Amino acid sequence: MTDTIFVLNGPNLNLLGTREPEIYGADTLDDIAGQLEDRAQVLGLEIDMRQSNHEGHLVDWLHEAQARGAKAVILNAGAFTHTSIAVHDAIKGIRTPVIEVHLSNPHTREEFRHTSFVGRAAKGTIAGFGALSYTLALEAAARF
Ligand code: CA2
Repeated sequence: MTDTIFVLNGPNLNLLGTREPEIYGADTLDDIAGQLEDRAQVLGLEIDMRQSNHEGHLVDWLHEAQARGAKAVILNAGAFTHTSIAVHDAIKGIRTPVIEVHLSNPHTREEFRHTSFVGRAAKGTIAGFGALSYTLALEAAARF
């Protein structure tokens, strides 16, 4: 059976490619999904990519990743990264390894982005490489 990687995206990431390209790049979330699909095919993996603006969906999907036996989760929790104890607890509550990703590097931005509740629970973090952050996370997940 082919291993599946869940790729979960949080609030406002559906707007990618429409505004602030200097921060987040010009790629849309669909473009990133295509890049991941291409790389996943080479690596012999399946991608299950989702986006929601609702915190509880991310919590439910983290639980689902474990229930379905996903190999890993790549998680860009958007602004919930900096606020959500519920997402932190969901990551802690599953055994599936979670890789935190960000397009931008939050540490070079506003002070309120310097805390990551996701990063405190995740196996590791890749940030600051634009859309490539996702592909780098997939490369790491493939080696688990
Ligand atoms: O750099 C990242 O990937 C972030 O997770 C993106 C979040 C931000 O709150 C985090 O601090 C860092 C924001 C995603 C919003 O994306 C937009 C894209 C285009 C237009 C408006 C928002």
